Amino acid sequence: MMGASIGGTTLPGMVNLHSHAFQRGMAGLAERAGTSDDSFWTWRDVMYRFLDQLTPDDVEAIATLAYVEMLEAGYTRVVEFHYLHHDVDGRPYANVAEMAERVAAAASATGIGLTLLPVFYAQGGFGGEPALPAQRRFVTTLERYIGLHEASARALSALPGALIGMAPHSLRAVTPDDLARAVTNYAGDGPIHIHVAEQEREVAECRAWSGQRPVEWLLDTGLVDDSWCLIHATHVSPAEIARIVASKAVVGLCPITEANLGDGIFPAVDFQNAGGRFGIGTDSNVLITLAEELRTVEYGQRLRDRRRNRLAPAGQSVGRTLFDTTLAGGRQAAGIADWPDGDHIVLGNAVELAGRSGDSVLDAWIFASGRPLVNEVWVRGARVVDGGRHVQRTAAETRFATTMARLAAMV
Ligand code: NGQ
Ligand code: ZN
Repeated sequence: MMGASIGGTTLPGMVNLHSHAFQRGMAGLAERAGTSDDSFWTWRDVMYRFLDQLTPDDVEAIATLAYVEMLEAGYTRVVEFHYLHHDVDGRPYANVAEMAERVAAAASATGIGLTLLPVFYAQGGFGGEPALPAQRRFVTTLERYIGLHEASARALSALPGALIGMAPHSLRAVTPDDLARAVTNYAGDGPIHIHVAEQEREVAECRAWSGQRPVEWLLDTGLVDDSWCLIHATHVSPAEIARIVASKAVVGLCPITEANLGDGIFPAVDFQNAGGRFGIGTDSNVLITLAEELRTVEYGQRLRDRRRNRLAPAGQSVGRTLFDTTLAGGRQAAGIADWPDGDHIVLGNAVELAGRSGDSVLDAWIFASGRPLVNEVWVRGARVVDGGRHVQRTAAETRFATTMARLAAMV
């Protein structure tokens, strides 16, 4: 769907298939070099220190601004990979779905469509390694997780268009038995997402534990089908690529975060040529911009290959191909493949788009503008972004700023 409308070009709203909303509050706070070799793992330490302090009010405030920014960027649905479940002392809140309710409140206040994935996290590392104290706010047993999942589903019952799914955090974080039991017995029809093969260290640890690479191990369980989304899947062999394609699962790329964390470059060209499905997510939310997220997928491939126009068939627009591909992948991963895509965005009449028509509008938006060009965003028939600004932005900013004045000093 793309048409000229008064004021610009109309496109379906994009799906953000992977977000940890609370991490928006630490954006830019982990960019200072440490004394040792900084890596994904030292970033994770900073992230754990940050989440240590967060109250339910903080999470709601941060998620609300993050969702305002997502809508302004052109995302009309977010798949929230939600794992901050417990109180600061590691005990469940009196209302076990307290934090899930805060995420739902942020979605409700902003209008963004929500697919909530309560996360199952049971151990600190492969082979039953005990959880770190810093992981106490999310580590739980399968039995307690099931209770949390049910309570989270109830917390969504009044939210229009909301869906529930399931997310075993990673192969590191669950036992093989619990993984199989959780998804076989409790996931229902909802989407199932998992972080996998993001970091080379994770690949090495998985091989030491099982003799297999992470994606290989996961596919050998026989559990993976088109309801699954493999988040990152950065480090995959040609054989693993072929098997992901055959499973019809979506790969969830998060290019800005993957660049920020130094994950590596997913073999998107080979995967796409083999018929693979992928979508995009903002993950750590260090920067929320749809155009740049899409551009970064393509630029990673160009930088590696030293070639141009990698992710489109001959003669086709890269911007158009990226947009359509990630929309279809995102909708599948969010559990809304069969829903009508009535939610839409309208690009403004910016000078960057002057004289462009058809697919070249998309190419100009994605590759040739550094400004947000989304002028209007409509969800469930309501205009929530007007003139590029979310109708609740002022209130969301005020609340976020109050929260951050306290939190930023503590990181
Ligand atoms: C997360 N983020 O759950 O927020 C993870 C870091 C982990 C990314 N993997 C924690 N990008 O993987 O252990
Ligand atoms: Zn993630």
